[in-house]
This record gives sequence, C-alpha cells and structure tokens, in this order.
Amino acid sequence: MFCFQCQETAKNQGCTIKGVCGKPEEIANLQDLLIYTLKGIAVYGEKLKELGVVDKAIAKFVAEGLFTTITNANWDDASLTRMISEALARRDQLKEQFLKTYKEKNGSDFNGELPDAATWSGDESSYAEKAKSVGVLSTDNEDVRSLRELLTIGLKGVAAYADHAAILGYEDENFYGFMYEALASTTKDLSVDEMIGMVMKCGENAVNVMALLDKANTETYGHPEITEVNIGVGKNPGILISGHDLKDMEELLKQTEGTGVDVYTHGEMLPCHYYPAFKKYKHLVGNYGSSWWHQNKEFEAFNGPILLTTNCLVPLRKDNTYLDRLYTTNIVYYPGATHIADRPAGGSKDFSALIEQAKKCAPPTELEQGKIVGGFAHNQVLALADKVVDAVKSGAIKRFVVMAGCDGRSKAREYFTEVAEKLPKDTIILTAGCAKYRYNKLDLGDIGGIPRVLDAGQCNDSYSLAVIALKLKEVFALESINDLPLSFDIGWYEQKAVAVLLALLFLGVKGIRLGPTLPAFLSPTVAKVLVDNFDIKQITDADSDIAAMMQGK
Ligand code: SF4
Ligand code: SF3
Repeated sequence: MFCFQCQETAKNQGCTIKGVCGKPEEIANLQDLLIYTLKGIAVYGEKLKELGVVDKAIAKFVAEGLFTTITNANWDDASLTRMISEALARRDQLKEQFLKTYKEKNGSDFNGELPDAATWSGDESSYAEKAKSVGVLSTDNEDVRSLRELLTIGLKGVAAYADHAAILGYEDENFYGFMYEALASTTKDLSVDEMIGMVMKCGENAVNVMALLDKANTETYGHPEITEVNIGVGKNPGILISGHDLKDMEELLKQTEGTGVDVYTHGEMLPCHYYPAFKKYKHLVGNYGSSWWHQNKEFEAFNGPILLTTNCLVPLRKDNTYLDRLYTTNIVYYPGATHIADRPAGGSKDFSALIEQAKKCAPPTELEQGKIVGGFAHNQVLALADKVVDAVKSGAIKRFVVMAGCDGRSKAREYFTEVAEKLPKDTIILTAGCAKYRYNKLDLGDIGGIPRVLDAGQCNDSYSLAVIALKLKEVFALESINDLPLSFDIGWYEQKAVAVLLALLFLGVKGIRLGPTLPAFLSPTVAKVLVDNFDIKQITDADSDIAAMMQGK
C-alpha cells in the first residue's frame, strides 16, 4: 500500500504498511482500485461530455465513489469490493452509451486508444492483485504524481460537498463535467502547466460547489443564526449523530420527536444547532464531546446509539463497548456496525433501530458543562456588517485571522490553541470545520459584543468566510482580498481541507499558513510552485506566527 492523502501520513511521506489512521493494506489497495475504476468511467464521461451528454446518475455515483475513499470513512472491504464491481458495470454502461452516441454523431465506429483504467476487467477474486499495480506509485515521475494526486485529493473533497448538495436535490452539471475531465486527465500525459491549470480549475469548482451546498443548506434549513449550544447532558437517553450530513439530521430529528429520546451532535454536526429548521426541535439538546479523534472515549461515555453520517470514524479499540451501538450510513462502513440503508426514492431513512435501542440505554455520562456560541455564517455576519465595519474603522478590531480547517491528534496542533490564546485581544478568529475544537470552549471574550471566535459552521462553510472577506473588501473599496487586515492560519487533516485550500487559492488568497505540516503529496517542485505563486507557508511557532500575522505577513 501507499497512501499519503492526509496530514497524518507516516513520516510525512506516506503510509506503506498500515495507515497511521488505522487503514489496513487491503482497504488501501481496494480504495486505489476503486479510484482507478472511477478514472475509467471518467474517460467515457469526458468523451460523452464533449458530445454534449452528461449522465447525472453515473456522475453522482462517481462523486460518491470519490467520497468513499476519504480518510476515516469506509473501513469495510466487502462494501468496497461491491462498489468496485458496480463501478465496472457503470463504466461499461457508459462505454456502451459513448460508442453508440459516437457512431450516431460521426457515422463511424470509435477506434481511438483507451487507457487500461477504461478497459480492464476482472471478477472479485482478481481485485486484490489488480489493486497492487494501480495506486499512487504507478506514476513514476515525482512531480507528475504530485500534481495528479493534488488534483485527485482535492477532487475527493469537492465530490464530498457535491454529494451533500445532491442529497438535498442540488446538482451542478458543470462540476460533473469537470470531475470527468479531471479524473480522465490523470490517465493522460499532460504538460506541467496543463496539470497546474487543472488543479486551479479544481479550486474554482470547489468554490462553485461550496456555494451550491451553501444554497442547498440555507434554502432547505434556513440561514444559520447566532446560537448558544449546550455542552452538558440531560436526563433522557440519547442518540449521538456525527459527520456532516444535514438530511440525516433532519430525518433523525423527525423520527425521534416525542419518543423520549434526545439527540446530541458530535464533531462536525455541531453547526446543525445554528439552523432554524433544527433549532425548533426541543429534543436536540446539545453537543456532546469534541472533535473526531476523541471519539473512542466519548462514544464509550455516551451510552446510547451513535450514527456516523460521513467521516471521521476512528477504528474502535479492541475493548470497546459501543460496536453494537454504532450505526453507519451513506459512504461510511465499519465491519460489525449496522449500516442504515439509503432512503427509498421520495422516502426517508429508517432510524427506528437506533430509537428502539436508545430507549433501553442509560442517558449520556456528563463530560462537561457550559455553552458554545456559533452560527456566524455569511448571512448572520453580514447582518452585523455595520457593527463589524465600525469596529474595524475605529481600530477596535485590528485583524481577522481565519483558523478554519480540521482538527487531528498530532501534538503539534496545540499550536492552534496557543495561537487562539495569544492573539491580541483586538483580533477576531473566523473559523469553520472541526479545527474550532482547539479553542471554541475557551473564554476569549468579545469586542464590543462581537465574540472573538466566529464559527461559521462545517468545513464547507469556509465558503461563508470567503463571502464575508469579499464583502469586507467591497465595503472598504479594496482591490484585493489580500489588502484586508486578514490572515489565514489553517489546520488541515483530510481531503475536504485540500478542496477548501484550492478554493482559497482560486480566490487569489496569498500568504496562507498551513499546518501542522505541508502535504506530503506536494513534491519539492510542486511545493515551490505554490510558495512562489501564493506565498504558502508552513506554520512555525505561535509567537513568531502571531507577530508576523499582525504585521500582515
Ligand atoms: Fe496514512 Fe492518512 Fe492514508 Fe490513513 S488516510 S493511510 S493516515 S495517509
Ligand atoms: Fe473534521 Fe474529519 Fe476535516 Fe469537516 S471531521 S473537518 S477532519
């Protein structure tokens, strides 16, 4: 196996024996084969697109397939094997469609060359062997490999967001077309400039898809509002919901209403409390615990059923007591956990098994007491725009620091807590994603009633932070986002953060600090391109970075 897609990768080079995340070799290889087969689908998808046809159902499947391989989501080789078989069938279906359409349009048969990804076939027994030859290292040239992987990894993040939007009925055919073009491009010999162009286009698509997801979320559930979220527990048994899927949240809240079972959010589900459509449920009582990597302990203590709707699911310890309380859905799978089937067309998922089990469980064990404040997505912040602008003009707010992204278990991430604590009191932290758990329970005060930590929501709500920055740029009549008193100090872990990073680069943001490490999938040459063009830098220590940021560096 060889995997270097997340920040935790071994020695910041690559996991080769087993993932630091716990991913076994068989899963890593099957994920490689799935991606390879999706590239084969994309070869036909791209050709069909050129002929004016985009099959939305198959494109949605490809997006889901990409999402499946995201860090900490699918731990089940049986489900991956099924997915590869389905990918092969869908690929061949698209191939048929392409050959037919080609002939209709050109009057002759297609006789161009096709890459192996588009033609290989085999039954399940051959997957393990095939998988060994199609992974990241099958591209020899380090820089080509780096650019192809940067693109594929970024695309996984964008595909995850596209999948969330699609679940709410919002789809972007342009993104599907780009997804095909991008995946197919990794099977071709492109020039370095062409590959960099493709990476930038991925950033553009990340912006568009995050905007679409924002539209989907806010049109379906209302605009997030300033909200205090309880972090203690009540006396009823509860169901804990984690991941990023808002539709699952909606259906779970509806089905648990009046049952005597409370619902708690975990990790990236915290922002659900900010949405008007969810706030109205009295039995959505609070947020339990912290970011994903604390879950072994927190899921034990929760006592009731736990629903994982997307990443991050951490492998269970051998002595765990919650495998029989663990439920997965969507692209998340774990051997031994119950998988909740997808909703039938026009219907809902069936969460009754969780509800029945919850009724027999003890209420959650209290971990802490208090409140978290959030809900500062673009609509809410723009409603406070006058106040914010006045505070900047009067000098009460000297600088905004975007500290969005992911959390992770690396000790080096204490840096982010330290930065939050040590930033001068006249700065505002803008956050989104699970990175916030490094400082969202600290009392960092406020500036004239504006809290010093403004949480926009989930990682995809980084889009909100971009909207806010663009609005400030407009209000202050500046030419560039980079002229604002705004710094970026981003913690990254998985592939959605890469999508967000590419989105920021596409928007022209310069001088982003990234940590704890720069991605291992950036070869020295590709890293240099990013440094030269975007002044990207790795975090150093809190004091030095704060001093530099306060000088606009
Ligand atoms: Fe290693 Fe990260 Fe890949 Fe897991 S996802 S195998 S930790 S690089
Ligand atoms: Fe977190 Fe896994 Fe990235 Fe959505 S839940 S931000 S790490």
